[in-house]
Amino acid sequence: MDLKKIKNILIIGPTKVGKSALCNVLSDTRGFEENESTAKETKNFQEKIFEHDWMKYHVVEIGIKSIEKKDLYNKIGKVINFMPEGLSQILFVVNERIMAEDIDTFYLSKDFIFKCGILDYVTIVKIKFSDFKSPKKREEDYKELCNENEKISKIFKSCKKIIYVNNPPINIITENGDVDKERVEIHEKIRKKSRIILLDPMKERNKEQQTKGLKKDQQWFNEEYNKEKVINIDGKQLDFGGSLEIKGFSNLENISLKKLKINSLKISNYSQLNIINLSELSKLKSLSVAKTNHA
Ligand SMILES: Nc1nc2c(ncn2[C@@H]2O[C@H](COP(=O)(O)OP(=O)(O)OP(=O)(O)O)[C@@H](O)[C@H]2O)c(=O)[nH]1
Ligand SMILES: [Mg+2]
Repeated sequence: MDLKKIKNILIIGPTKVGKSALCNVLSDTRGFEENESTAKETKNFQEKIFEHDWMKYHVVEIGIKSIEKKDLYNKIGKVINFMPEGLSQILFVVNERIMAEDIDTFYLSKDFIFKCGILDYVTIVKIKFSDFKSPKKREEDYKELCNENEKISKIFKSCKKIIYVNNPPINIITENGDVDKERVEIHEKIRKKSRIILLDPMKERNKEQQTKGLKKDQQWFNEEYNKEKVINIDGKQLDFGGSLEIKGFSNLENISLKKLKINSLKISNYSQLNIINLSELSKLKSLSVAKTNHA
């Protein structure tokens, strides 16, 4: 079993819209090459794995230089082939001007990915939105976009969520060729805020999925270990969605659990168990050990 499933995130959007900047914000790096308008566009793809709040993410930017169907399908197909864990989410990037071409790109990628049967989650990220912290401005913008044209309105309504952020450039050079430290610092702060806005909903979604997966994880644990004499888990990457129950493991003599992210642990109905070793269970709030059944 894959203990810490990686969350694959695809970043799709028109050329030069701001995909690399978004990837840098998400992964908190400068690893994705951000292009000025005169520079050449990103070919194929760029990627990065990063961790945030106990989760592991793999963010991939797909460079789309034309809206030619085959090109787009090939690229998305290739990327997906490298993701045995499946795709967790697509972020479709738009800026202040949504063109007919963008709409086509959106529909092409969405249709293709839906047909592959691997995803039900597309989020639109509207970047370069300096008022991103104002709910009123976001709402106004949303209404305006929906009223602008029927196709755009359909896209916006078909997506589960629209996220507004601003990821201003951090490679700013003054007229004398020096780095404009003051502006870079301000922009970095804005990017940090954007990062939270982007990652928080993912965290929520991960939690939802974990709750759903909780039963499965407990079941996996039971199947994997219920005949064992010795259980030794050092698993900061294991997640049982908060609680673990070890019940009726009749062969168990020695158990050692280290670095598990559980807040509740129940051990019961054992007959041989005489060594229990718990260490670095920093989230543990409730522990109960009973040779017979719990009340
Ligand atoms: N102010 C502002 N500038 C941005 C934002 N996002 C991107 N930019 C700038 O827009 C330019 C293009 O951004 P990129 O991230 O390189 O765009 P891209 O979509 O990756 O471009 P290609 O890979 O070439 O298709 C860069 O100069 C970025 O710094 C944003 O949210 N706000
Ligand atoms: Mg790019």
